[in-house]
Amino acid sequence: MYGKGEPGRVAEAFEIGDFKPGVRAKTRCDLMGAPPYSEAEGMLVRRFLTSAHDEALKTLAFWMEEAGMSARRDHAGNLVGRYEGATLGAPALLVGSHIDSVRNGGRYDGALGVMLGIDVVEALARAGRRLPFAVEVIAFGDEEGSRFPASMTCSRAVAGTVDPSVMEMTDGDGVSLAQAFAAFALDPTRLEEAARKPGEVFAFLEAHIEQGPVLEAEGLALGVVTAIAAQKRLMVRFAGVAGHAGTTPMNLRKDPGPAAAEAILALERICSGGKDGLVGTVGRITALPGAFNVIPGAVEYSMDVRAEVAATRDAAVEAVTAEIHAIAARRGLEASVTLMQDLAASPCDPGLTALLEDAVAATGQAPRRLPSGAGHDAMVIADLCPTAMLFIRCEGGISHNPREAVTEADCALAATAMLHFIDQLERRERA
Ligand code: HGY
Ligand code: MN
Ligand code: MN
Repeated sequence: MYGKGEPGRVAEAFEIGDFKPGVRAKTRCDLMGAPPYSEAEGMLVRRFLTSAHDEALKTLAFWMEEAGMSARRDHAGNLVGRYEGATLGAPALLVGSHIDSVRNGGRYDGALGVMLGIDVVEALARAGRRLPFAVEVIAFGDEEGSRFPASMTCSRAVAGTVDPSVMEMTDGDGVSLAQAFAAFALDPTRLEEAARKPGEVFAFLEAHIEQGPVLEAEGLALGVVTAIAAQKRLMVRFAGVAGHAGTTPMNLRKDPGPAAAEAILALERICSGGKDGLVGTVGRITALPGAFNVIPGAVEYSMDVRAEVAATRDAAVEAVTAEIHAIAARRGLEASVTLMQDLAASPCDPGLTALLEDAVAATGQAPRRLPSGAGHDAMVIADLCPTAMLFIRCEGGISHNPREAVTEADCALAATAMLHFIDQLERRERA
């Protein structure tokens, strides 16, 4: 049913009633693409600590318990399900991804990794299997940073690397993270208690859509991630003099608008044709005060710069920052570039990646290794334990877009590969 997989136990896991691991995971992602699991009708937007997030955690907790897990919310707003091993309290394989979304995002980015984790545990439970380790499924509350400026807050808390000053961050409505925690019945002073103790978790497996075109172009359903690109998030601000759009002659303006335009083109030029997968993106631009007939006093915009090699990323940031200041000097403006987040490149664990490659091969597909230009919780959890990432083909490589799409067959193959991976881990633990 799922590829030419080896006749091992995983085949049994799938012949349990009409339960098709992976297929159900996709269906559940589709269900969660609309209210109450989205903040808005007609699009998916599920930001950290909103009612849509709360509704998602309630339903996920029910599904986790139905699958044979105990479910709990941790002090960082994550949901963690635990399927005990043969001995109570055994170290856990952590499986999961994020449950938040970008605004008007796709239904599978993050959520599919959570739903696949639940399906895989239910396949184990229905087969009556107890492993030499526990399996925990986690739904990270904030990976996208779609509500607050910094992202990965929840996986940082689990990894024990979160800076408690994040509580001072405010969202677009001026609500601080601390206030959002309190409104979510979380104690902002206990964020760091979400950190897992050394040894509690021995490995992390994240299944995620590729969000790129490689697998589809090569006719492959699954890929094995070698490393996750380094990324920096920065805010740029050009400041000039607000003025009347009708009475101020062009040569007497201190207009930050055209300056920002020049600087954004400079980012495109610096990143185009760069090496190591260098990319630069301006996703949000704001002219202030933001009126038709007012020359803006300031223009602020976001910059997201990534590369598989941190030095390549940093050289690009340095070059564009120099151009920003040169543009400002030439135009008699003020300019600032503020670093909001710095995520180092994160190699996946070679040993786990080899096991995952064998697991993909056991589904009958030639394994394909590839880097990830997208950031993932795995790059942060790498500070806690070894990580492995499984990529799933997505149509046209489209993501962060409601047109994001996957097939049931690919999701079923992903669940199969994850179960094969668990079989490999079990064999390794019992060896
Ligand atoms: O931005 C990213 O790469 C991820 O989707 N959060
Ligand atoms: Mn995303
Ligand atoms: Mn994601």
